[in-house]
Amino acid sequence: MILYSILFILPSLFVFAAGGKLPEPEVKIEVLHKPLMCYRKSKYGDMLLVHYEGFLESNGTLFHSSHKHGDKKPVWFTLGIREVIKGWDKGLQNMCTGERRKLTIPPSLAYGKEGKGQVPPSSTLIFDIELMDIQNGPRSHESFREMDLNDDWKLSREEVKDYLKKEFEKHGYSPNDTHHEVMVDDIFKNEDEDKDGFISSREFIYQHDEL
Ligand SMILES: *[C@@H]1O[C@H](CO)[C@@H](O)[C@H](O)[C@H]1NC(C)=O
Ligand SMILES: *[C@@H]1O[C@H](CO)[C@@H](O)[C@H](O)[C@H]1NC(C)=O
Ligand SMILES: [Ca+2]
Ligand SMILES: [Ca+2]
Repeated sequence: MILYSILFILPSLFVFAAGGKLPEPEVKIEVLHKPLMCYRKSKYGDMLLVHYEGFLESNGTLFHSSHKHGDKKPVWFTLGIREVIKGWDKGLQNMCTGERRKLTIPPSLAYGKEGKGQVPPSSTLIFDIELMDIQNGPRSHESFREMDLNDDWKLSREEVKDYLKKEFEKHGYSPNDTHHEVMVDDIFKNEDEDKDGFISSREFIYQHDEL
């Protein structure tokens, strides 16, 4: 169930109202450090490992630091699926491992009118973020290719079921055909947007919305 939720439930939580949108405010991106060698650049669907510090723009208060708070470790998240604030999804694309950026993020791309925790309502935030590592995410092109057994650039029910079985086994659960069948139904209900019976790479990688 864990894998199932990571892969398929997250995106379905983010349903965007179509049309009639005001232009969105932008994230201001400043590159503080760029490594000489750039082996790979971050893209939507990648998992990123970052160290970061977040400040309130209003008075410079540090509200969170991955260096100082919690377990003092950098954190992993998946880029482009709204796992993090919109400002991060927008501001951390095309970034090299080892690169450091300063992001200035308006409230509408952060915690909005409500605020959250130590972030007061309607706060513009400043982040100092260092990208430590990039891995293929569950929504990556590479994962898609791995699931697409017959290389036709779309996932059939059988391919998805096959993948679920393998993942269950990998994580020490015994496969259960009835259960997988139910999961596949659910997955296709959410992911197969055009209802053609296949999950296309576009449907899978999930780049619709404002990006
Ligand atoms: C900065 O602003 C926050 C939120 O308004 C407030 O809680 C905090 O006390 C302020 N810090 C300083 C040093 O003024
Ligand atoms: C298989 O899954 C179905 C549906 O989720 C469940 O009712 C059944 O008990 C499971 N069987 C086994 C052997 O775990
Ligand atoms: Ca296929
Ligand atoms: Ca489809």
